[in-house]
Amino acid sequence: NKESSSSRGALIVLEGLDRCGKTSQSGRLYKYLDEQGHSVESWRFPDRNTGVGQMISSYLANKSQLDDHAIHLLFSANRWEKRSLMEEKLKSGTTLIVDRYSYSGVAFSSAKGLDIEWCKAPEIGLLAPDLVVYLDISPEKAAERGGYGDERYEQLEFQKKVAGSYLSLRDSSWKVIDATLSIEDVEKKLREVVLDCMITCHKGKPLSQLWP
Ligand code: 2DT
Repeated sequence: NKESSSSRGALIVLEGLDRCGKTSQSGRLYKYLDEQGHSVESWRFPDRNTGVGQMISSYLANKSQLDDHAIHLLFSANRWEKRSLMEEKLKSGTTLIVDRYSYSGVAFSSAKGLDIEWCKAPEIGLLAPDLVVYLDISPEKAAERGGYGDERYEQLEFQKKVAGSYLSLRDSSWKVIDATLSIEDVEKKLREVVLDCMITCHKGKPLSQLWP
Protein backbone atom coordinates (compact mmCIF):
# COMPACT_ATOMS: atom_id res chain seq x y z
CA ASN A 1 0.00 0.00 0.00
CA LYS A 2 2.48 2.66 -1.12
CA GLU A 3 0.92 6.09 -1.32
CA SER A 4 0.29 7.58 -4.72
CA SER A 5 2.99 10.00 -5.78
CA SER A 6 0.57 12.92 -5.70
CA SER A 7 0.11 12.83 -1.94
CA ARG A 8 2.78 14.20 0.37
CA GLY A 9 4.49 12.71 3.36
CA ALA A 10 4.07 13.96 6.92
CA LEU A 11 6.64 15.84 8.98
CA ILE A 12 6.53 14.22 12.40
CA VAL A 13 8.69 15.57 15.22
CA LEU A 14 9.46 13.87 18.52
CA GLU A 15 10.52 16.06 21.41
CA GLY A 16 11.27 15.55 25.07
CA LEU A 17 13.96 15.55 27.73
CA ASP A 18 17.05 13.39 27.53
CA ARG A 19 16.20 9.77 28.46
CA CYS A 20 12.49 10.18 27.66
CA GLY A 21 12.70 7.40 25.07
CA LYS A 22 12.56 9.53 21.89
CA THR A 23 15.29 7.67 20.09
CA SER A 24 13.97 4.16 20.76
CA GLN A 25 10.43 5.24 19.93
CA SER A 26 11.45 6.86 16.64
CA GLY A 27 13.26 3.65 15.73
CA ARG A 28 10.24 1.49 16.52
CA LEU A 29 7.89 3.83 14.69
CA TYR A 30 10.15 3.87 11.65
CA LYS A 31 10.26 0.06 11.56
CA TYR A 32 6.50 -0.22 11.90
CA LEU A 33 5.70 2.28 9.12
CA ASP A 34 8.33 0.79 6.85
CA GLU A 35 6.94 -2.71 7.34
CA GLN A 36 3.47 -1.38 6.60
CA GLY A 37 4.80 -0.33 3.20
CA HIS A 38 4.94 3.42 3.76
CA SER A 39 7.70 5.50 2.32
CA VAL A 40 9.39 6.72 5.50
CA GLU A 41 12.77 7.98 6.76
CA SER A 42 14.17 8.47 10.21
CA TRP A 43 16.00 11.80 10.76
CA ARG A 44 17.52 13.49 13.77
CA PHE A 45 18.83 16.88 14.80
CA PRO A 46 21.53 17.76 15.35
CA ASP A 47 22.60 15.99 12.17
CA ARG A 48 26.22 15.42 13.12
CA ASN A 49 27.25 14.33 9.63
CA THR A 50 27.55 17.78 8.09
CA GLY A 51 30.36 20.29 8.62
CA VAL A 52 28.15 22.36 10.91
CA GLY A 53 27.08 19.13 12.63
CA GLN A 54 30.69 18.31 13.44
CA MET A 55 31.16 21.68 15.13
CA ILE A 56 28.01 21.01 17.18
CA SER A 57 29.20 17.54 18.06
CA SER A 58 32.53 18.82 19.31
CA TYR A 59 30.75 21.47 21.40
CA LEU A 60 28.41 18.89 22.93
CA ALA A 61 31.37 16.67 23.80
CA ASN A 62 32.94 19.67 25.60
CA LYS A 63 35.83 19.60 23.15
CA SER A 64 35.19 23.17 22.10
CA GLN A 65 33.65 26.24 23.69
CA LEU A 66 31.24 28.58 21.93
CA ASP A 67 29.20 31.59 22.91
CA ASP A 68 25.60 30.56 23.72
CA HIS A 69 24.26 32.64 20.82
CA ALA A 70 26.78 31.20 18.37
CA ILE A 71 25.95 27.57 19.17
CA HIS A 72 22.25 28.41 18.97
CA LEU A 73 22.72 29.71 15.44
CA LEU A 74 24.75 26.64 14.48
CA PHE A 75 21.93 24.34 15.59
CA SER A 76 19.58 26.44 13.48
CA ALA A 77 21.96 26.44 10.48
CA ASN A 78 22.10 22.66 10.80
CA ARG A 79 18.34 22.58 10.18
CA TRP A 80 18.55 25.14 7.37
CA GLU A 81 21.13 23.07 5.51
CA LYS A 82 18.65 20.17 5.45
CA ARG A 83 15.56 22.22 4.63
CA SER A 84 15.45 21.79 0.85
CA LEU A 85 16.04 18.03 1.07
CA MET A 86 13.34 17.84 3.70
CA GLU A 87 10.86 19.63 1.44
CA GLU A 88 11.80 17.43 -1.52
CA LYS A 89 11.25 14.24 0.49
CA LEU A 90 7.91 15.37 1.87
CA LYS A 91 6.64 16.49 -1.52
CA SER A 92 7.66 13.22 -3.11
CA GLY A 93 5.53 11.35 -0.57
CA THR A 94 8.07 10.34 2.08
CA THR A 95 7.09 10.70 5.72
CA LEU A 96 9.90 11.95 7.98
CA ILE A 97 10.18 10.99 11.61
CA VAL A 98 12.45 13.58 13.16
CA ASP A 99 14.11 13.12 16.55
CA ARG A 100 14.35 16.75 17.88
CA TYR A 101 13.75 19.93 15.88
CA SER A 102 13.39 23.68 16.43
CA TYR A 103 11.66 23.13 19.79
CA SER A 104 14.83 21.56 21.19
CA GLY A 105 16.68 24.52 19.75
CA VAL A 106 14.53 27.02 21.59
CA ALA A 107 14.06 24.96 24.77
CA PHE A 108 17.76 24.29 25.36
CA SER A 109 19.00 27.78 24.52
CA SER A 110 16.30 29.59 26.46
CA ALA A 111 17.06 27.30 29.41
CA LYS A 112 20.47 29.01 29.41
CA GLY A 113 18.75 32.35 29.77
CA LEU A 114 18.61 33.52 26.14
CA ASP A 115 15.52 35.48 25.17
CA ILE A 116 12.87 33.16 23.77
CA GLU A 117 11.86 35.43 20.87
CA TRP A 118 15.51 35.81 19.90
CA CYS A 119 15.81 32.01 19.97
CA LYS A 120 12.77 31.53 17.74
CA ALA A 121 13.78 34.07 15.09
CA PRO A 122 16.32 32.01 13.10
CA GLU A 123 13.81 29.17 12.87
CA ILE A 124 11.30 31.31 10.95
CA GLY A 125 10.77 29.85 7.49
CA LEU A 126 11.80 26.29 8.31
CA LEU A 127 9.10 23.73 7.57
CA ALA A 128 6.51 23.45 10.32
CA PRO A 129 5.91 19.93 11.59
CA ASP A 130 2.50 18.39 10.87
CA LEU A 131 2.70 16.81 14.29
CA VAL A 132 4.81 17.39 17.38
CA VAL A 133 4.76 14.57 19.90
CA TYR A 134 6.10 15.39 23.33
CA LEU A 135 7.20 12.37 25.35
CA ASP A 136 6.47 13.58 28.82
CA ILE A 137 8.63 12.59 31.79
CA SER A 138 9.76 14.55 34.83
CA PRO A 139 13.46 15.43 34.95
CA GLU A 140 13.76 13.40 38.17
CA LYS A 141 12.23 10.26 36.62
CA ALA A 142 14.37 10.66 33.51
CA ALA A 143 17.49 10.92 35.68
CA GLU A 144 16.48 7.73 37.52
CA ARG A 145 16.58 5.87 34.22
CA GLY A 146 20.31 6.43 34.36
CA GLY A 147 22.53 6.56 31.39
CA TYR A 148 22.99 10.29 31.20
CA GLY A 149 26.12 10.46 29.11
CA ASP A 150 29.02 12.84 29.47
CA GLU A 151 27.68 15.40 27.05
CA ARG A 152 26.98 18.97 27.92
CA TYR A 153 23.33 19.42 29.08
CA GLU A 154 23.04 15.89 30.48
CA GLN A 155 22.59 17.03 34.08
CA LEU A 156 19.52 17.10 36.27
CA GLU A 157 19.62 20.79 37.15
CA PHE A 158 19.84 21.84 33.53
CA GLN A 159 17.19 19.32 32.43
CA LYS A 160 14.81 20.92 34.96
CA LYS A 161 15.25 24.26 33.21
CA VAL A 162 14.74 22.63 29.81
CA ALA A 163 11.50 21.05 31.06
CA GLY A 164 10.29 24.53 32.03
CA SER A 165 11.15 25.92 28.59
CA TYR A 166 9.38 23.07 26.82
CA LEU A 167 6.31 23.79 28.93
CA SER A 168 6.17 27.37 27.71
CA LEU A 169 6.53 26.24 24.09
CA ARG A 170 3.80 23.59 24.17
CA ASP A 171 0.58 24.48 22.45
CA SER A 172 -2.72 22.76 21.72
CA SER A 173 -1.38 21.20 18.51
CA TRP A 174 1.17 19.11 20.44
CA LYS A 175 0.27 15.57 21.37
CA VAL A 176 1.63 14.75 24.80
CA ILE A 177 2.28 11.09 25.62
CA ASP A 178 3.13 9.90 29.11
CA ALA A 179 6.67 8.61 28.64
CA THR A 180 6.57 6.65 31.90
CA LEU A 181 4.17 4.11 30.40
CA SER A 182 5.61 0.83 29.12
CA ILE A 183 7.55 0.95 25.84
CA GLU A 184 4.69 -0.93 24.16
CA ASP A 185 2.00 1.44 25.43
CA VAL A 186 3.93 4.52 24.36
CA GLU A 187 4.51 2.89 20.98
CA LYS A 188 0.80 2.17 20.56
CA LYS A 189 -0.26 5.71 21.40
CA LEU A 190 2.42 7.11 19.15
CA ARG A 191 1.28 4.99 16.20
CA GLU A 192 -2.29 6.21 16.64
CA VAL A 193 -1.48 9.93 16.50
CA VAL A 194 1.04 9.46 13.69
CA LEU A 195 -1.29 7.44 11.44
CA ASP A 196 -3.99 10.04 12.02
CA CYS A 197 -1.64 12.81 10.99
CA MET A 198 -0.45 10.90 7.91
CA ILE A 199 -4.05 10.59 6.72
CA THR A 200 -4.59 14.34 7.11
CA CYS A 201 -1.46 15.06 5.06
CA HIS A 202 -2.44 12.46 2.50
CA LYS A 203 -5.78 14.22 2.08
CA GLY A 204 -4.02 17.40 1.04
CA LYS A 205 -3.17 19.44 4.14
CA PRO A 206 -0.66 22.01 2.84
CA LEU A 207 2.90 22.23 4.14
CA SER A 208 3.42 25.29 6.30
CA GLN A 209 6.31 27.16 7.88
CA LEU A 210 7.48 28.08 11.35
CA TRP A 211 6.18 29.68 13.42
CA PRO A 212 2.50 29.16 12.67
P1 2DT B 1 20.88 14.35 21.05
O1 2DT B 1 21.34 13.80 22.38
O2 2DT B 1 19.44 14.08 20.75
O3 2DT B 1 21.80 14.01 19.91
O4 2DT B 1 20.94 15.93 21.20
N1 2DT B 1 20.01 20.51 21.16
C1 2DT B 1 19.47 19.87 20.10
C2 2DT B 1 20.06 21.90 21.23
O5 2DT B 1 20.56 22.46 22.20
N2 2DT B 1 19.56 22.61 20.19
C3 2DT B 1 19.01 22.02 19.09
O6 2DT B 1 18.56 22.72 18.16
C4 2DT B 1 18.95 20.59 19.04
C5 2DT B 1 18.36 19.91 17.86
C6 2DT B 1 19.67 18.74 22.90
C7 2DT B 1 22.08 16.56 21.59
C8 2DT B 1 21.80 17.75 22.47
O7 2DT B 1 21.63 18.92 21.69
C9 2DT B 1 20.59 19.71 22.24
C10 2DT B 1 20.55 17.62 23.34
